[in-house]
Amino acid sequence: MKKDKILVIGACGQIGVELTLALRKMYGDANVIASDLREEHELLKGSGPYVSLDVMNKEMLHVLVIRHNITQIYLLAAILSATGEKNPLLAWHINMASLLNVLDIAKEEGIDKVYWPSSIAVFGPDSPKDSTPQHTIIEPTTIYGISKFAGERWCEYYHHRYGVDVRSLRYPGLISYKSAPGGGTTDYAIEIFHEALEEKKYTCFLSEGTYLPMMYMPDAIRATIELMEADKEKIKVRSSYNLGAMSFSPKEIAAEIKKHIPEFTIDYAPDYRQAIADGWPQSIDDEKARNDWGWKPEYCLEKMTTDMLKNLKETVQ
Ligand code: NAD
Ligand code: AKB
Repeated sequence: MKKDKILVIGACGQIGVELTLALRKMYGDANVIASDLREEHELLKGSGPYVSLDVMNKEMLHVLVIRHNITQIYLLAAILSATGEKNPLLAWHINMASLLNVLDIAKEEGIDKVYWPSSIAVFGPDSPKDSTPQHTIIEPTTIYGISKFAGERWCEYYHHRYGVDVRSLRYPGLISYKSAPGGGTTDYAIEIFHEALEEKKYTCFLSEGTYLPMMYMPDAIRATIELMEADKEKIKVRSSYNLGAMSFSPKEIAAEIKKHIPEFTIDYAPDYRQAIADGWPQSIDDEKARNDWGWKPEYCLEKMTTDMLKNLKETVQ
C-alpha cells in the first residue's frame, strides 16, 4: 500500500500553521512536510519536517515532490485581497503561477490529491448578496477575486482534462488566534479581538453595517480535511465549493465582544478595503457542500467570540 506523504506550501500562514498541525496528527509528524518562503513558524518548530521553498520555483518544487515521494499537496501560498490591490500584477502572477506549477507537477507525477483554496472573493457586485448560490453571476472586481476565479477554472480543467484530483473550498473570512492573518479585507474580525483585549477600543476599517460571511478556524480546518477525506465520487464540484458558517457586521461583533468586555468601544474609519467588502456577498448558500460531502459548521458568532477571547487571554497572559 502506498503511504501518504503530504506537502503543505505556505505552511507558516494563518491557515497553514493550523492545517499542518492537524494533518500531522492524522498522518504522522514525519509524513507532513511544511514549506514556506518565511522562517519556520514558532508553533511548527519541532513538530515535523520543514523545508524552505519558493513555490514560484517550479524546478525546485518538482525536485522536492520527487525526492520526498509526495502523494498529496496543499497549496496555501497566495496574495490576499487587500495586499493584492496594492500590487495587482504581482498578485496575479503569484496566485496564478503557484497554482499552475502545482497542478502541472501533480499531473506529471500522478499526485493522488491536491488542495487549493478559493474564496468568497470570486463573487462581485452583480452576484446576489444574500445566500449567494454556488452557481450564479461571477464577475469579481478585485485582482484577488479574478485570480481565484481563474484558478477555479484551471482546477476544473486539470481535473476534466488530465484527471488530477484537485479539490477546493471558497472560504469565507477566517477568524483565528494562533497565526496572524495575511493581508485580507476580513482581517478586521481578528484585529478587533486583539484591540479589545489590549486597548479596550478599536477603529474599524469597514463601516458598521458591512455584513460579510465568516468562519472560525476550527470549522475551516475540519471542512478542509472532510473535503479531502471524502470519497472521490462525492466530489461533484471540481471548481470550488461554497462554504458557509456565519455572517455578521462590525457593529454586531463589537456588541458580542461587549458582552465579555463591557468597557470596549468601537469607532469606524472605512478605507480602501470598504470598496472590496462592498463587492462581496453578505451570506453564502453552501447547500452543495452540505449535500455532496456532509458539510455542517459548528461555530456561530456567540460561540466563536467566547472561544476567541478565552484563548487570546491565555496567550496574552
Ligand atoms: P497567509 O497570507 O496568512 O499565508 C500564506 C503563506 O504563503 C505565508 O506564510 C507566505 O509566506 C507564504 N507564501 C507566499 N508566497 C510564497 C511563495 N512564493 N512560496 C512559498 N510560500 C509563499 O494566507 P492564509 O490566510 O493562510 O490563506 C491561505 C490560502 O487560503 C490562500 O490561498 C487564501 O487566498 C485562501 N483564503 C484565505 C482566507 C482567510 O480568511 N484567511 C479566506 C479565503 C481564502
Ligand atoms: C481576504 O479578506 O482577502 C480573505 C478572503 C475572504 O479571501 N480573508
